[in-house]
Amino acid sequence: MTLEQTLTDAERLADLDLGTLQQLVGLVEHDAAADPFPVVGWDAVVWAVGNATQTAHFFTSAFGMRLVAYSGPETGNRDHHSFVLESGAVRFVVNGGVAPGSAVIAHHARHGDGVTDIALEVVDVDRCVAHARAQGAVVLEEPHDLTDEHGTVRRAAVATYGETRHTLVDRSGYTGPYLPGYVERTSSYARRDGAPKRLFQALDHVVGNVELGQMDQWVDFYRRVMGFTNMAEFIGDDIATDYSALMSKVVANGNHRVKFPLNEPAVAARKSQIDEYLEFYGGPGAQHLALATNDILRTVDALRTEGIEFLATPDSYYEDPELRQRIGEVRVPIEELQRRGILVDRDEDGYLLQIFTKPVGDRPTVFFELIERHGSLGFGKGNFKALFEAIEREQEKRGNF
Ligand code: TYF
Ligand code: FE
Repeated sequence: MTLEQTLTDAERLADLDLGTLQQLVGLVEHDAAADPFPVVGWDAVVWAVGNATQTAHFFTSAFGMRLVAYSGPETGNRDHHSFVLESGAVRFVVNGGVAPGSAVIAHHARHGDGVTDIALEVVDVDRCVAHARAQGAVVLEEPHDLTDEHGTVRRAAVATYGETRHTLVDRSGYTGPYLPGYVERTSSYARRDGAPKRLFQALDHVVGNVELGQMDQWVDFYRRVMGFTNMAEFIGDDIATDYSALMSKVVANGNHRVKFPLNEPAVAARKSQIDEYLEFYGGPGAQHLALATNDILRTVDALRTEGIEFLATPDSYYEDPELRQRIGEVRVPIEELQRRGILVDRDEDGYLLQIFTKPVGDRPTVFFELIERHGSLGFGKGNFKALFEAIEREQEKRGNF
């Protein structure tokens, strides 16, 4: 296998190689030489939350992430707290306002806990920004250097849906724990004996919810601006009104390291789950983050022990003889999946196991998916019906229909 692109900084630090990543997130062969906007991979997912001190603790204690860096009043940042957490190659940056006038506080007031920035590692920040601008992207931050004793990081930022941004990062000249201005920091939280350490290894995809009628514009944005291409999986209006009340298309970079499904609400008899998101988030934003694991049973058991709640899958899903026919042999008995509510889907390339948490904040907005891929490059198309019914049961409990 000659996967053309190199590893991101975070992947290297996590001791992941391209073969392991290919299994985890479904990479495909791609020659990046002709890419107009060559993306190496994910750099970080940046959150604005109401209480970063406690959210960082939650990601450490419940999600098994490791605190690696910090910036805040003690380090000269009087505006907000910022905690950098890692699990494998997944890097979260959790920001919470300190100064009453902080933009983080204003963001949180508008949106609740949410993702402000899906940062991408790129080879050449200036070239990417020039291409993005030529394609009509809004440049929020011009390319600039950040420097400290560990070296230099070059960054810029472009706008995407809602108030979300993509910071573009070249950290090839940098050896510090995250960015200039951050100090190395570990958590004093001591895991219980026997608690598993790394519950997920990589980020598989980040889904965006956009307004009615805007999905195709955003698909086109990623095509023009980043040179992404459409993946086969989509939810069209043929099935939208039957059970999902949403439409969805997926774009990905050349080797599929970065995948962005984009949802818009469909007009249906009931209020779409996407409308519920848009109403409570206050506009478009990141809906779910799919975390790749190579042992979803262990991950789900560990997360449940820590109090994470998952969507329930009815027994009828597993008892359907058509399911057993459709999925064939998988690595664990179906009873093990049923006990945990894990969904399974198979396509021409292989199969995948997946499960979804309930929203993790106070608003019915952002949630997580855990995914274990075995060859499948899809998103669980065969599970959409069962999944959307489960989401809608929760929506009904909240009274939003
Ligand atoms: O990312 C995906 O496409 C799957 C399915 O609102 C999905 O995880 C799609 C839309 C949605 C929730 C899950
Ligand atoms: Fe997903």
